[in-house]
Amino acid sequence: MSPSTVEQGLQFPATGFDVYRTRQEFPILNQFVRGKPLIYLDNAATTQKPNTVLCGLNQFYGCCNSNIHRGVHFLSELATRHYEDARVNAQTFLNARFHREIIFVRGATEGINLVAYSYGRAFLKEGDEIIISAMEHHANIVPWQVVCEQTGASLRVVPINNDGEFLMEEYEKLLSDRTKIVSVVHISNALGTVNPVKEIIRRAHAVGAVALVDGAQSVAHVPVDVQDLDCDFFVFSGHKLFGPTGIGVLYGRESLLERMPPYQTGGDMILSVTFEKTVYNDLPYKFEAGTPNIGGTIALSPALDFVRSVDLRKVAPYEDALLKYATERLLEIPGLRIIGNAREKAAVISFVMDCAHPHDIGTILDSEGIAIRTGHHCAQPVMQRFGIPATARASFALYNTPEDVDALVKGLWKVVEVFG
Ligand code: C6P
Repeated sequence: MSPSTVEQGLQFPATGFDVYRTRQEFPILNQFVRGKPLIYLDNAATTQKPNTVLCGLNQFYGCCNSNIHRGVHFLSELATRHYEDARVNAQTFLNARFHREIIFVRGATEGINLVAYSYGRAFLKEGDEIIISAMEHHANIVPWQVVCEQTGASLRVVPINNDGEFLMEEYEKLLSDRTKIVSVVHISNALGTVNPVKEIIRRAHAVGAVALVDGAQSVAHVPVDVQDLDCDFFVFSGHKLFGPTGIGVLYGRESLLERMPPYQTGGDMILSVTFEKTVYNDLPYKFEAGTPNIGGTIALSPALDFVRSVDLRKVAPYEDALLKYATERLLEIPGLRIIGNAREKAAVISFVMDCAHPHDIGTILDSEGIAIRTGHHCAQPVMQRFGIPATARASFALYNTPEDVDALVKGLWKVVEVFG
């Protein structure tokens, strides 16, 4: 049997953040799965949606569904206004200088691909170097590999230490006047490491490189200010920020976006087309070819409003306490090892157990109504770095409670009972 929290004498500190009130905004969390109350700990894969986002989607399709930028009729004008309001909202959210620096994309993956193929193919040549880190998601590896094959540039990788931390001194050694692009993850999805991106960007700029930050895992946990970071590109996915799937944001510095060729071509990204010549549209439309995810974009706005209303600065101490509590409690389990112990860490815990493969851990937990992710988390080089095929990963959001952690620990004791 699992010893209870009280028996262990662990206290969960008061942080002033009302998690139980916040949970009420998320109807999905009130359901039972496999006959047990749902404990959702797969937030790094995707987050759940508050009522305002569900209403936003419903209202768009129920009241103002129409194509944008094209129609002269009422609904089209309404949809266009809401769509462009979402852009201004995203600009405010990231503190970008101009709304035309906000490009709507499908998600972080498409944002990185856009930069790799548009900027990379236009400006990289043989002998140039792109620097990434050893803790990147495949979305921040593969596009650069393809661009290297196409341009003759080469990829350099900053190693990480045994705690899963970015090695700044190794990065410094790799930087040179050959470095043209530095692309790093803000928070690692596989390890939880929070990278010192501001300093990484400063050093990239010192050698004349541009810097991209993969913010897929950071936007729901830390406030992001692209002007303060001074990044050239920043990407995130709406669905990891309590918004819909299929919509994300690429922030790009205006002076760079102006110089970059279109990524995709077709309707809406042009000013004029003849068979002899096409004139591209202005920013941001130059990068938004075809009918976009209008409903998803409009429903991203209430997600941004939600995050603003809870104030991530106030949520941070709570998530830190949850991470500390979960780490201490998980380490009670015999044979459990946490992969990723960075000093700066977000509420993501990757772990392995001596007695069971991660997939078996996931299956037992699922039978208890607990959702975690198992596998390589689209970060195979991280698994190779630690000499393991996979991990089990519990990733927390601002609606997770200490009771969720207790349920996870209880489920892990069941894994020990079955496989130990
Ligand atoms: N990580 C996870 O379970 P998309 O799929 O485009 O929304 O996000 C891609 C992506 C890029 N960078 C990082 C750091 C990520 O974590 C992800 C998505 C999910 O960890 C799905 S593999």
